[in-house]
Amino acid sequence: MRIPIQSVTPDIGHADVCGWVHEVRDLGGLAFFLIRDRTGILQVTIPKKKVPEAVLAAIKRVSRESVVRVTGTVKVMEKAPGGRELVPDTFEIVNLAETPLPLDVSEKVGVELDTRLDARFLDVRRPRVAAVFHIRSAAMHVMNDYFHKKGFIGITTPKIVAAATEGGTELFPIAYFDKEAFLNQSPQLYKQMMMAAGFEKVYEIGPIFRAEEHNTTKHLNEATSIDIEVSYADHLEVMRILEDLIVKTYEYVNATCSDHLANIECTNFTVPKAPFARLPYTEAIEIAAKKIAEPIKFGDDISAAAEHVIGDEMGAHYFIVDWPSSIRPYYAMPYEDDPTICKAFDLMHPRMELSSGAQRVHQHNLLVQQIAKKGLNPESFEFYLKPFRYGMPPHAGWGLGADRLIMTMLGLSNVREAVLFPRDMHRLVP
Ligand code: AMO
Repeated sequence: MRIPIQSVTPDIGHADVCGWVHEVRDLGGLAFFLIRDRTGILQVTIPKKKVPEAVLAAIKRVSRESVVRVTGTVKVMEKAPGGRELVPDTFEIVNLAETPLPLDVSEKVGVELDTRLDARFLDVRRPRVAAVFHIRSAAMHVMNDYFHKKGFIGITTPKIVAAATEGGTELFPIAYFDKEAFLNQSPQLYKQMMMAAGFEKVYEIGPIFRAEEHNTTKHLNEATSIDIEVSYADHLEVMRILEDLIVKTYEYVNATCSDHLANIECTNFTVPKAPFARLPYTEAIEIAAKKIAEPIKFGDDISAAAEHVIGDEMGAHYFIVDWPSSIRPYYAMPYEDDPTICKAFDLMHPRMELSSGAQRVHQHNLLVQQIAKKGLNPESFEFYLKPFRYGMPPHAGWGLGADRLIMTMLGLSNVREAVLFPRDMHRLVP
């Protein structure tokens, strides 16, 4: 019976393994094959005079990255990976790989990210690359677990929608029978509607679509968002949930993924400490003004350059709070005593924004006013506005970019490295 390579130990006597041909070295009378599966690497040593003819025929024909099944005797071999080797009595080529390979899986040759993404199935065979996705899976697991333990209800909202959530310019129109339709930018309106439906605490982990023409290392056109919405909570309460979730996710990855972290050579992995600093928007732009030629005026967005200056000064995760109402969406609650600022926040990693959130406007009339003030037509939001007329509790929430979370956690230089099959302006396949 086939066993995983990590279970092949010198004391088991005989083993049956399947995997890819990772490396081949032929020294004449002796040949060495490294066989790799998801769990590790095994050296197969072939003394040519001592193994069956069929084994010799197979090793002559086999190419790198072919799938093979090998059975044989396990022996102690100090110099081999894992301190053991296998001397085969059978060597079956299960599926022969074509040559040349589109990508060198054994990582001897540096490869451009584009080439890697074109042959992602091969790229991800590399333990160092696979490690990113093992860690992403662990992070997603612990976040789901966190929400369930805290009594959140997991929801799934439509990705084909009739209206913009976050603003009109970043929408992908799609052909939907005879109607105008779009890919959803955020579950925002639906998670809020679920507050009127009485669910009180909801979360969703799912795709969001942004038609922004940004060709940067941190923008995707299809991203994964982790969203929550909580009734009877204000912005301060959901910020505490957010920082707690971030810390718990780092702690879990730290405790359960040490091998994968070592594989990525992630040297700057540190579990952040809560509470994160709360930096008012006006102070953030003052910090930026010290180092940036063109100062940011109240009501301007914080540019990427300013984000870096502020991030360097803060040096750890932090929140930017008390944003000008003019640059936040209509659903953000203005302060009662100064409506020029609102109860919105961004969670920042020193390198970039990770999450946005706010206490929401729950009063129907105020919401209609705010939609109109943004130059939008309240009539096209009727499906969203209706629940606000029939008993909408006060509520707050946020959306956290999963891809950026993994990118910043692992110190990856491009968000595409944290996504299996990224979608950007130039990439629609694979
Ligand atoms: P926002 O538009 O700020 O807020 O998005 C929330 C978070 O999602 C991630 N994100 C992206 N990641 C990669 N590429 C993109 N193009 C991209 N766009 C967004 C970011 C960002 O911080 N409805 C609100 C959230 C809320 O208030 O609950 C929203 O969507 O990490």
